[in-house]
Amino acid sequence: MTKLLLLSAGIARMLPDDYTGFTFFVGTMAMMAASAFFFLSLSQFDKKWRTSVLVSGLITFIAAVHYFYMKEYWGAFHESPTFFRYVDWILTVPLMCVEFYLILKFAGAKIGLLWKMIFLSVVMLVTGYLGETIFKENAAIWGLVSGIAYFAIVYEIWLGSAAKLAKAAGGSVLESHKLLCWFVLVGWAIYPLGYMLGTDGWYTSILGKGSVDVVYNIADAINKIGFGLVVYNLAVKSTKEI
Ligand SMILES: *C/C=C(C)/C=C/C=C(C)/C=C/C1=C(C)CCCC1(C)C
Repeated sequence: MTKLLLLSAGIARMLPDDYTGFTFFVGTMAMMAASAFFFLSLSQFDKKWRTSVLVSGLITFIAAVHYFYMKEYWGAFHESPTFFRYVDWILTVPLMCVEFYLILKFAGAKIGLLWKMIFLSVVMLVTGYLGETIFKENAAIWGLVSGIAYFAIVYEIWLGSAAKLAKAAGGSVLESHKLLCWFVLVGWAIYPLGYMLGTDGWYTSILGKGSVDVVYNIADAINKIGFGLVVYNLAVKSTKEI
């Protein structure tokens, strides 16, 4: 009963100057709309690309469900839903690695590439979570470890074996791989910025404090929906080519 009251109070407290609440709300709707878009488009693609578009839809759908809960949590407590945030990421970021793998599979990518990327992304997220929650006083160190794992992912897709496979494949696969690489290099770099606004470290005197959630929410919309659209485009183009 108290929980319910808190929830309704939360909705009532969604005031016009609550930018965080606003981005949670819009995020929920955007992720839901994107999921419907990807799922409903599935039948128009060649079998070869259906799994990739399905994964795009799963990424935005998992996010939509988490955003629904994060929006409620924010409304009730006006506190960052850090736990739900990281549960969402630990499910969706490995799925983004799956997208890289699925695109490159036809160019001969081995399953080892997928496990390597998933491993790096789990290290990146677990250390980030520890820095934001349990070991807050050492946030800068945990953030650094997380950042190293992030750069290892960037290296793998831009210069490592994934890059070589994409080059060998050429055509629209190479084009799409490049676009996804840009999302990881620029789009994903928004997250450490959010982390630095929300934790204390050497950077605090330079950046000050800010709303982690607004930054994370904007980054999620760009990356999850953008990533999905790149894959969707590749599927559209490749289906036409056949
Ligand atoms: C859909 C969710 C995505 C694409 C989330 C990506 C998250 C990151 C790239 C997070 C990176 C972090 C660092 C590189 C250092 C500080 C800690 C993190 C976890 C925020």
